Amino acid sequence: MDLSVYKVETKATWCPGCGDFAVLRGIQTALTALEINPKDVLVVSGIGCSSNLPGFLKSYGFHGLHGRAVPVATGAKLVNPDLNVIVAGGDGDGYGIGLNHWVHAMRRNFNITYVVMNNQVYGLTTGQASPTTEKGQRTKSTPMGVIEVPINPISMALVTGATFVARAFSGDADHLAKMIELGIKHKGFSLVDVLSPCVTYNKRNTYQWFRERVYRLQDNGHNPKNLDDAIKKSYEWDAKIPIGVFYETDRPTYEDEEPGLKKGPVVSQPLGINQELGKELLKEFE
Ligand SMILES: Cc1ncc(C[n+]2csc(CCOP(=O)(O)OP(=O)(O)O)c2C)c(N)n1
Ligand code: SF4
Repeated sequence: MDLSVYKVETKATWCPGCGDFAVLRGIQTALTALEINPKDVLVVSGIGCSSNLPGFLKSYGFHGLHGRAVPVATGAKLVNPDLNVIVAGGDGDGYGIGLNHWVHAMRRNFNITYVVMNNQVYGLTTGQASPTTEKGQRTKSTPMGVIEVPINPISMALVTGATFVARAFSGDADHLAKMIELGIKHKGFSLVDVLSPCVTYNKRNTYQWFRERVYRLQDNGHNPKNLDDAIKKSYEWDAKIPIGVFYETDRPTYEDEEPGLKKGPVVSQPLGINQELGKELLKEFE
């Protein structure tokens, strides 16, 4: 399958050099490598520069409310489990306003892929501190420096029950596409946290800053089946920053266990109550 099947005429409106271009390309590359037809893909987003992504990709898309992409995606997946559902958004959208939804989706293990363009600021609203901005960093909303410690999305995903946890970097495009491909292939909730520099508002966590620090976990013999090792690695930050698959495991998905889906996807089940179901329900009152 050729990459062009996922291209639209609309030009991405991101600033030249924004890390999100590589993520868009990575999603297109992963979907074509997996030979997935655009009609079988839904990309859901919230609000933010990164959340504009569904508009730049030829597939079904849903650009929803700030922080509410994950519940929309899980709803879509529940009624149509055959759909490949990807959530695309930013750290502010997902790890800030949408954090609660993200946590519950991980423990429930919906078979969706969450690609977070983590630029460690709120880009669209011109550079306020986000939940992943580093302590001490001066931003528009923290002119004296951030006084809070940032959240660690990789550790959070690991302890909350995500069954596939990976990190990628927009400056390593092939590896990024591979991480997204593995995430989509994985059955269960997959998080791909992408270090995706905001060239306009984050002058600290730049491409150069990451290039001096990132290394590939899999080149260092990391075993992604070992949760303890994954948690240990998730705390590595600053001097050395690991990218790659931290952890992958097998656990039944929410869709696998949902009684309402035993007879197949809701979208292909008959509407209303038929005679058979009616009788079944009445039996409860006998
Ligand atoms: C409920 C609500 N709160 C705040 C906003 C304003 N807002 C829009 S985008 C955004 C930040 C997006 O940041 P992030 O998710 O990190 O994405 P980025 O723009 O960096 O890609 C904010 C605060 C909003 N639209 N709705
Ligand atoms: S403001 Fe930052 S995140 Fe938004 S498009 Fe520009 S570089 Fe990208």
